[in-house]
Amino acid sequence: MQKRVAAIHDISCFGRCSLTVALPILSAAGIETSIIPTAVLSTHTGGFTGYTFKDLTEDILPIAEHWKSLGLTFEAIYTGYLGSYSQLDIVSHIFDMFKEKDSMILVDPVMGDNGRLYTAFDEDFPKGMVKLCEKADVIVPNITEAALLLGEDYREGPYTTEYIEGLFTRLSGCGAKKIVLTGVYLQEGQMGAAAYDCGRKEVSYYFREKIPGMYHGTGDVFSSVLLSGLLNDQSMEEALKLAVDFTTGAIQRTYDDKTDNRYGVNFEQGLVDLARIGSAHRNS
Ligand code: PXL
Repeated sequence: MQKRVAAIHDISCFGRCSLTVALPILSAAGIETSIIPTAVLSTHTGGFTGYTFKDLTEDILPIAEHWKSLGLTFEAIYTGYLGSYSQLDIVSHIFDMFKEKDSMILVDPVMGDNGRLYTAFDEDFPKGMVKLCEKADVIVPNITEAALLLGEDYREGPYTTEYIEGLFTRLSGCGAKKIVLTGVYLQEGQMGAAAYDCGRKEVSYYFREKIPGMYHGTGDVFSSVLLSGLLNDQSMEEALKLAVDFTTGAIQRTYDDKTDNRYGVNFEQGLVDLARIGSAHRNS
């Protein structure tokens, strides 16, 4: 049976992030993707000024209730950028409405990067995000978001395994079953991610060579590919590698093209390979 995901993120009309990334990636990986847009913005908020912002808080629950009345079920619920504090409670309620024994809740606690909270959020937002993470099977914070969830100061890399594994231990107190940290590097010139199974207390790392520069939307690309891998029956280690390799490929093409880094990354030209890998795994 084909798997179905409910993806709850904003639509940034320009700038390749959130739903304009999640939908094509999950679809290419062979997964049916239903969406609940949390807000519509003319662009994302990272580096652009003057963007429009249409809040869709009032539409979120009615969409979910309609789906429920149709008897729809989902193998995964995947959340990313949420438009306001009150959306956290609504999304938490949607988890309760659709959670099944075998379904997966993946929360990407999108809140900030490079040590800073995104401009659209106030200081209380991370506390609300902690509560949403409690209900997740998998959370995918970057190092900034991990520090915000824990109420700790942000630290610059390179990181030590002691620091990364300390973050995992402290984050496991949030209640999620698995944690994937992005933006992890143990030495200069390296970039990757680390995964932690809170039950087994097992850590795995995967790195590639760092490509110079800063790129928007890479967290959304990473989480969407990670979820694709997990839903296509990959192990966490395989999905971690798939997501790091796919994201690195997208960054490399963007770097080669010298594209404005606010425009997001060229993930589109990696989709054919992603579709092939997904199909091979499902049929194995
Ligand atoms: O990629 C994360 C993201 C998603 N949605 C919006 C954003 C950002 C990051 O800046 O502004 C609206």
